[in-house]
Amino acid sequence: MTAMNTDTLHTEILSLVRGLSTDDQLALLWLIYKEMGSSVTPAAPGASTASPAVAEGLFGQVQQMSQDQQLQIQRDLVKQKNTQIGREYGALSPTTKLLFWYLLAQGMDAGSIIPYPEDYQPDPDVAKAMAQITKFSFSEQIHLLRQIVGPMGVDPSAVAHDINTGL
Ligand code: 45D
Repeated sequence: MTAMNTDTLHTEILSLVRGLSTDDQLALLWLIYKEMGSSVTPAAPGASTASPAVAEGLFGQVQQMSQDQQLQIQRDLVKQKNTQIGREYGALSPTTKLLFWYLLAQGMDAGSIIPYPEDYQPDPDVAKAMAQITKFSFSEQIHLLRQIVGPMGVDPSAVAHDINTGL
């Protein structure tokens, strides 16, 4: 490979990722979790900018919903739809957003969140993105993940009041 810095690589993968359909973005996140899951250990308390109580509070709301609603919420987050959960999510720090997705993935493993369908066939671009991402170091993967999940949901301070939904 020619000299290409991490940021350039990330820009390429980010545009690949953002070009994926909503469902394929969810599929990609799931595959990344499966790949790195065991190497993620929640950092020592106070050692990071994650707010576990906040992530757990939001996760708890989603966990109580039906499986259809759980999927809808996740699709809406990817689509940056202006919903109550989307705004709560948008107010989180990037690391807390990552923790929230991590909790969702663990919920999928534990059976409290709608599972990834065994027979789902993602677009080949998902495998293409995975092939790149698995070559990254752990910290590069986290950096990339923050960029993927950062813009999801809506920033409550940046989106105008919606008269129809009251949000
Ligand atoms: O029917 O500093 C489809 C912390 C198809 C600690 C579907 C950390 C149709 C502090 C859409 C596929 C741990 C936070 C269905 C750091 C269909 C700290 C469903 C690191 C049902 C650095 C698809 C955290 C679904 C890290 C439901 C690295 C897909 C966290 C759902 C990484 C996918 C988290 C989900 C990752 C994926 C989470 C929920 C990679 C989550 C991935």
